[in-house]
Amino acid sequence: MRKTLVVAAALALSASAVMLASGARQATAQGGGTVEVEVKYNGAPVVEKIKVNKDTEKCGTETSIEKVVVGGNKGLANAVASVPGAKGAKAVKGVIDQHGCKFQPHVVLMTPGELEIKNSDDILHNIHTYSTANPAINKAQPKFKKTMTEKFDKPEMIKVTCDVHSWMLGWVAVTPGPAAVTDKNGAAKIENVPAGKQKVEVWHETLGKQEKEVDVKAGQTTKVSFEMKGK
Ligand SMILES: [Cu+2]
Repeated sequence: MRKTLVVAAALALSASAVMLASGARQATAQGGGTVEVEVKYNGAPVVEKIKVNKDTEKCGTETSIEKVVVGGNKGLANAVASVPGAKGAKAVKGVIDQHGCKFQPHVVLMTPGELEIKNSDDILHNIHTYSTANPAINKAQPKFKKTMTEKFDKPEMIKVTCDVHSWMLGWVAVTPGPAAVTDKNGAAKIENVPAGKQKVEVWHETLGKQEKEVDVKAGQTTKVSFEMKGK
């Protein structure tokens, strides 16, 4: 009788231990922290205005190449903030659209895997990537080909142009960890960052790269600021 009780108690104990352990595991998987990144740039914006004389019914007669976009309060737009060393990032499929003869968004984020390339312009475009870690692509995308899919398996910042419209410029940021792109005020929010010391990296297409270490706490927001320097 006593023996049965002991066994039952031991069983109950081990069951609760298992429950505790799985609860803890769940907390680590979902209970990362948030990193709010602010990126400033003290220099002048670089936005080239271009006259267009091709496919003007879709592209307009004037466009711009946005190399350095600086918004309110010196915030730097289109910078990629990421935590490259963080394990277990949620898979993000990249989607880029050629719309109004521009790549939209200017910087698209994805984890290694597939990029969906859309053509919503009803004219011929061309996808030309400049990559080294991934195979380079140079493919026409005729107007009837509304979507194409390409694979980028290696982390890399990939420049994308269109050989039909010389001004078209975009970037595909293939990042292994969680990431976000700064908005017009230079702000980006990286979610689901595992707790602990993490390296936050900021990259901008013309201003280069910087990194800082932050201490991420589960369920909390950590703030970090960067100031990019002109070249
Ligand atoms: Cu084009």
